Amino acid sequence: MNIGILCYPTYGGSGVVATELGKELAERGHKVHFISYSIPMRLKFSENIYFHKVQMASYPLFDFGLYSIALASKIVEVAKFNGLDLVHAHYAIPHATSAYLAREIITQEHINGKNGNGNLKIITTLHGTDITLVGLEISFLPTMKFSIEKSDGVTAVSEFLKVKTQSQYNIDKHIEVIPNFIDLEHYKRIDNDETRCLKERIAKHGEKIIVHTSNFRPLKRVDDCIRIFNEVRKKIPSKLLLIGDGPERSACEYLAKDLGIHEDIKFYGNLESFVEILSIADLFLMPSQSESFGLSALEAMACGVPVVSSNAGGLPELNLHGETGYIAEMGDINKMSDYVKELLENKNKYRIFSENARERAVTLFASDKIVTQYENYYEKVLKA
Ligand code: GMT
Repeated sequence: MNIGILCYPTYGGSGVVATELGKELAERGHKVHFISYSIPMRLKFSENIYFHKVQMASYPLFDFGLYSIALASKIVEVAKFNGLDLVHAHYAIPHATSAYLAREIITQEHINGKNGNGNLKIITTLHGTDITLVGLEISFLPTMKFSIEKSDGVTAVSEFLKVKTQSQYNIDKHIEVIPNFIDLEHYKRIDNDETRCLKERIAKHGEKIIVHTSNFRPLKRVDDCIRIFNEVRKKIPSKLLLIGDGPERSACEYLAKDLGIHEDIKFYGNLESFVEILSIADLFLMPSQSESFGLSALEAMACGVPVVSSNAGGLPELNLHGETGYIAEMGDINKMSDYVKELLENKNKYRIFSENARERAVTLFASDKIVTQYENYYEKVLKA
């Protein structure tokens, strides 16, 4: 197949999923054309992978960038020159809308006899805040509903997101649930001199290591991680490692200072790969207010790290309470810190949870299985 992938190129779950999917599809022999405003963070070039940069025209009249239009024009160009069979839009805003516009243009050109694929299909994958937060803004809602309804196929990364989309947008269209996936060869616990050395440097006295990674947006509630850690370290010598960056980072650094625990917290900022850190982690925290799937929790689970999370959105579909970790009501810092302490103090239970976490990643979220689900779904949409 000739596949166009639209995604955000920056750190963030939807861009990561889109890039990893494209890489896997290319390895399976499909031609994959990434279309975005810059090269996706995790994209490595190989045979069958192409990148097309969306060029933005500027003009004094345009107070705001017209990315959606520039993207639509680029899709038309890429589709025509490369014979795309389908365009896969990751994160509905504005990708699904630009794809719709491009398909209309290409279909019209085809009718007018200017060749082109008169049957270009659009598949939109809903990731989370495109539905639960931003998409609900009055300035986006009608366009989002329209673009989702006009897609030839729609997938959601969790059952929660599927139901939420159908109810909030009053859509009765079929939505296929295809969960996120993980490369189990890359995400696995590494036990070598390097990681042992790292552990010794970070936890000199054998302290427990708690990890959180996110884009530090308010809905990630990174301050809850700090408050949970504050309770845990009163009883268990431990360190908190925070990976990522975003609008709440400064406030979190101030909070750590105010609580007098900043010496035990490391703010790493954005790291491209942190399997080494997950390999020395004892526990992963995800106290989010909203989370359609929780890809970074899956990355931790694949490394055998149990998760203590909130009950937001699709998290209970990923993290099984009492098996791969624990789940508490969003904002319940006491309960979450009790769960962390319980796990870190009970060696036997910890070992079972750690094995369950890896096992769940292997059985349900292996990239092989999920990429095949996408391939089958593409074929179904192309045949319809
Ligand atoms: O919130 C983020 O981390 C970014 C956001 C995105 O779309 O870039 O993530 C969403 O998509 C991820 C990949 O499907 C999911 O794992 C995240 O749960 C989801 N975030 C939210 O729902 C808040």
